[in-house]
Amino acid sequence: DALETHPPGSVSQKEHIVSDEITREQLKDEIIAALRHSRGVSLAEANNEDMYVAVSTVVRNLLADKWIETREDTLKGNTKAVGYLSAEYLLGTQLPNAILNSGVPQKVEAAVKELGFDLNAVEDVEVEPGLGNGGLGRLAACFIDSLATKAVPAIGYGIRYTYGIFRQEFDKDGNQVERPDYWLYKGSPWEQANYRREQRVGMGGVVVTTKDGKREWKPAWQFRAIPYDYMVPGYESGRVGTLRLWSAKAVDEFDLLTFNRSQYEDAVKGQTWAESITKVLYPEDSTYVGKQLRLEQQYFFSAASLADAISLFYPGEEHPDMTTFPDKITFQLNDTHPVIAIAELMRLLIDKYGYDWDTAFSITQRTFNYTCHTLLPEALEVWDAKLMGELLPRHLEIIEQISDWAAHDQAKHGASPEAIERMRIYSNGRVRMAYLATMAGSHVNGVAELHSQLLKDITLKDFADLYPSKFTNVTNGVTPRRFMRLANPRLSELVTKTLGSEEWLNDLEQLKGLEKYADDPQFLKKFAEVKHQNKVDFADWLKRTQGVEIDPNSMFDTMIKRLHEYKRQSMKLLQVIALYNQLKSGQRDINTFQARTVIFGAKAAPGYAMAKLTIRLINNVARVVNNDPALQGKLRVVFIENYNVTSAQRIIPATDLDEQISLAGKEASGTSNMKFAINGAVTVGTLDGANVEIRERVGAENFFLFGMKVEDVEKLDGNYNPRSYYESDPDLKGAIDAIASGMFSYGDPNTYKEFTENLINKDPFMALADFREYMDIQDKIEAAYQDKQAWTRMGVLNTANSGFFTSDRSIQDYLDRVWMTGSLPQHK
Ligand code: NBX
Repeated sequence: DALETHPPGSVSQKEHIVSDEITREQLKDEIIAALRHSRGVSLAEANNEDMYVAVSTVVRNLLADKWIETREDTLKGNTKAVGYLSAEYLLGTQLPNAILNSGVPQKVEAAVKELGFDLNAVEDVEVEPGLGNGGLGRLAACFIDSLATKAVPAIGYGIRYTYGIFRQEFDKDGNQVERPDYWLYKGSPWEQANYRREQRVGMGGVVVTTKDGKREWKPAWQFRAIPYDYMVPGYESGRVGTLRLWSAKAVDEFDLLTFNRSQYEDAVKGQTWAESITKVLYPEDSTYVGKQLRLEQQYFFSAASLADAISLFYPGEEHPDMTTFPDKITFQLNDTHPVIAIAELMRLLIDKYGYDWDTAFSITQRTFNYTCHTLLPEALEVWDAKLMGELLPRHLEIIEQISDWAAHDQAKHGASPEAIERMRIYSNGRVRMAYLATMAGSHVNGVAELHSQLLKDITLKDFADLYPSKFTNVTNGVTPRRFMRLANPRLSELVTKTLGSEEWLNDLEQLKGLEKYADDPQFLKKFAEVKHQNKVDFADWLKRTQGVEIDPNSMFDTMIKRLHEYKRQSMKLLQVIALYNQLKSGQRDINTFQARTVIFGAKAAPGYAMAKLTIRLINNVARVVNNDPALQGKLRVVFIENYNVTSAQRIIPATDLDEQISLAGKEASGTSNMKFAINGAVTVGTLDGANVEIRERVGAENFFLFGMKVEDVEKLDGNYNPRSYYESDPDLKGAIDAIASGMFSYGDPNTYKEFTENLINKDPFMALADFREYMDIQDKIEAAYQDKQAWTRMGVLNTANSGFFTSDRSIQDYLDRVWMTGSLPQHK
C-alpha cells in the first residue's frame, strides 16, 4: 500500500530494474528520462536542482521493490513488528544515504559524473528535513536506520511538520534570530502522500452514556490524517523500512457541515485549526510548555498511528481479535510525547471493540514500552487536566481509571500511602505522563547506564522500588553509515583498507581491529593525514559559507549541541576568555601557545532568555578575540550559524577535541560524544551520561576527565556558593569581570549583566565549581596536543574502541531486553 503511485518520471514500469544488475549506461538513461519526465528538461538544460530531483527519483526506483517486499514481510506477522512512536525525526539529507544503500553506489556516482555533474554539488541542493530539536530526534533517525539495516520489521511513526526547527541567523549584534524553516519550499522527492491509508482523528466534544450503559466519545471535530511515507533503506540488508509521517488536513466542507450543521462558523474555523496542527515543530527541547496545540499534535499522530497499525495487521476486519495485537506489534514511546497513545488504545479496545477493562489493560500494557530521555524535572510533561478534558474527554476518564488502578496495584505491592500519593498519575488537576507510561507499559528504560541508574534512584524511584523488573537500560548509539561512512569518507576508506573489508559498517565492534595499529607509525601518519585533510575541507567550507577563515594547523576544539545552561557552554566561554586574558597580559606566552580554533554550534529555544544571551556573548567574544592583532590569529572563536545534521557531518570529522562538559547528573546520554569518538576525536568531559561508558571503553588515558561526580554535586547542593569561587580564582574573576566591564559589548556594562549576575549569585549548574579543574585539564590537553603522534594514537584508540556505540547495538539491546522480537531474513 505504501507505494501507491510511481513518482513522476519513473521509467521502471517499462523495464523492471533489478538494482545490482543495472549498468551505468542504464542508470544514465534512467536519469535522463527522469529529467525529461519529472522536470521537463533536457540534459543540456538541467541544473543541479533538476539533477538532484532526477537522481533522487532514480535511486528511489532502485529501492522500490525492496520496499514493497519488506512491507509485505512485515505485515505477514511471522515476526513481531516494532512501531517506533516519536514526535521528532531529525533526518539529515536523504540522497547520499539512499545512494549508499542503493546497492550500486559507485555506478550512481559514475553515471552522474559522466552526465557532466558534480555529485557533491547536486547533493548540496537538498534541504534537510529538520523535524526535530536535537539528540532525541536524531536518535530516532539513527534507530530507524539501524532497524532497516538489521532487517527488523518496523514502522517509524511521526509528524510531518510543515515548518521544522527554525533556521538560525545572527543579527549584527550577534543575537539569534529565528527564521521559519519552510523545508518543503521546493517539494521533496523523498516523500509520498499515501491517501489510501488516510485516517480520521477526532477532538473535543463530549462523552455520553449509551442505552446499553457504555461510554461513547462524541468528538466535536474531525481531522484527516494524511500519511507521507519515506523509504528507510537498510545498509546491505536488502531491506527498506518505512517512516510514516502524518500531516493534518481539514475534512471536506460537505463532511464538515453534516458533522456539525448547526455551527457553520465553528465548522469553518475548524478548517484552519486542522491545518495548524502539523504546521510547526515546537522548538523547546527542555522545558515543558503545556500548550493545547502541542497536545493536539501528540494525540493526532498517536491516534493516527494506532489506527494505521490496527488496519495494517487486521485488514478489513470489523471485529479483530485484539488480544493478539501485542504479538503483532510492540510500540516504543520515544519520551512522553506519544504517551497519550496508551489512553487511545484503551479507548479503542473498550469503546470500539467491546473488551472489558482488565482485558483491555492487559493488551495495552503488553503493547507499550517507554524510553525516558531526561533527568530535568522541568522537562517532564504534566498536562493540565482541564485542558486535556476539553480536548480529549474520554481519554481523561480512562486515565483517571488507570490512575485508580495504579494506586490499587501499588498498594497490593506493598507501597505506603505516602508513596502511592507521590506516584499518582492523576491528582490535583494534573496528569503526569511519565507515570502513566511507567504504569501502563511493560518496560521503562533510560538512555545510558548512569541515566538509567539515576532514574531508578531519583526520578522514578518509587516505581523502581515497587516494580524493579520493569526497569532496564539501553545505552544510545549512532549510525556509522551516516556519521562515519558518509561524513568521513577518508577515514572510512582507511579503516576498510586496514581491516580488509567493509564489514565493520554493520558490525562496528570490528573497529577493534585497528587497535593493533595504534603504535604503527605508518598507520598513525595516515590517520593524522585524514584528520588534517578533513580540517582543510572544513576550513574551506567555513570560508565559503560564512566567510570566516580558520587555520587547519590549529587545534579544532568543538562544542556542538543545543544551548542549555546544564550543558555549560558558558563554562567553555569563561575558559576562552580566561585564556584570552592570559595571552593579553603576557601571563601566557603567545609564542609557545598551542593555536586553537574554538568551534561552537547551538540553537537556543526562542523563549529561553539566558541561552539566547549566551549566544550573543559567544558571538561577541568571537568578534573581539578574532580581531585582536596581539593574538596573531592563534586563538579563534567561530560560531557556526544554523547548526544542523548537515553541518554536524562536516564538523565532527574535522574535530581534534570534543567538549562534553555538562554538570554530572544532568545529561541523560549525549550522542555527539559517540560520533566524535568513532571519528577519532578525543573528548574532554565530565562523568555524565554516556561519557562514563565511552571513557570505560576507550580507556581513561585516552579521555580527559575533569569535574565533580554526581555524588559531589549532591553534597554541594543546598549550600552552594558560586561567589566564593569567583572571589578566590583570579582567572575566573578576570573572565567574569571582563564580561561585566563591557569588553564584549562596546563598553556597555549592562548588556551581559544578567549573565554575569546569574553566574556569581545562582549558577544553577555549578560551572564555577568546576571551572578550576576545567582550566587545568585544558592545560594538560594543550601539552598533550604538542606531541602529535601521541595525540593521534589517542584518536586511533577512540575509534578502535567505540564500536559499542553503534545504534545497531542499541537496537539489538531493545530487541533482547524490551521488544522480545527479532529480524526478518535478510534479502540481498
Ligand atoms: O536525548 C536528549 C538528551 O538531552 C540527551 O542526553 C540524549 O542523548 C538524547 C537522546 O536520548 N533529549 C532531547 O534531545 N530532548 C529533546 O529534544 C526534547 C524535545 C522536545 C521536548 C522535550 C525534549 N518537548
